[in-house]
Amino acid sequence: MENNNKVKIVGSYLSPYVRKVLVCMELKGIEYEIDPIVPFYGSAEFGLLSPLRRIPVLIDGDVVLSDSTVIAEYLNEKYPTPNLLPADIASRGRARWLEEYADSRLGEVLIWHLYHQLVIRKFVWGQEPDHVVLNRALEQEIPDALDYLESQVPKAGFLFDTISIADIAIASFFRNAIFSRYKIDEQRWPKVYRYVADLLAMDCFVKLQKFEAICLKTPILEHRNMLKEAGAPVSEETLGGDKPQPGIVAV
Ligand SMILES: N[C@@H](CCC(=O)N[C@@H](CS)C(=O)NCC(=O)O)C(=O)O
Repeated sequence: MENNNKVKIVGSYLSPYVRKVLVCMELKGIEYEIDPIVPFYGSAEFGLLSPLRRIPVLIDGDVVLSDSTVIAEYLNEKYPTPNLLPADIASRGRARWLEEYADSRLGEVLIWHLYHQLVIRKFVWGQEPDHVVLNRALEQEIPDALDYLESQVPKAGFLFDTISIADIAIASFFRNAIFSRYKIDEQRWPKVYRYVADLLAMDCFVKLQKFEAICLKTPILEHRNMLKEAGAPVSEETLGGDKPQPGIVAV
């Protein structure tokens, strides 16, 4: 075990769920280390800490947690400033719903039906995209999600008075849409276009971009070394393996 007091996050810079947690830590000024393992590349030890074999995992001393929402709530309680949940109860409920909508529906369409088809299938499994899944996402599912978000997001600023976990979650998924070369149509969804662009231009997201770019262009097994060279806070030890294995949760 490593002997330092920093919070450790296990998971790749390319995962929207990991990004959600890293942005929370950037905003709160929490020092952390990252073990940037790609999903499906976890070792046997990783499987013991993350029973669903998913990233992110947080390790904070003896505390080991899975799931980005659980981790973000833990961090928000342990490091309460700035508070990433709105103060009043109704807004807090709505923030939690929109975070959940991002994690579940945007996760399904922007990650599994878009990014997974175009990026993961090729680079992890050496497979072509499933064009039926991809076309349904492009023609129906993503437009439906954008219609819903257009009815929710404001013309200016954040969803609530200050940035919340809902803003962070929604923007985190659209970053992967950019990796998949998807562009939000500004004419059709002007509010979402502005909202996502403004969030992704914040320092807490921009700081991560150079590490994301390295992961996008580097073979998976070289991520750690290349990231270290670029100054990422990479941990000494890793829970990564050298071969991918299929996930255990059906999507
Ligand atoms: N509900 C989880 C979802 C995490 C998740 O699906 N992570 C993906 C990476 S983006 C993963 O680990 N996939 C591997 C798998 O499904 O086996 C969270 O919020 O953390």
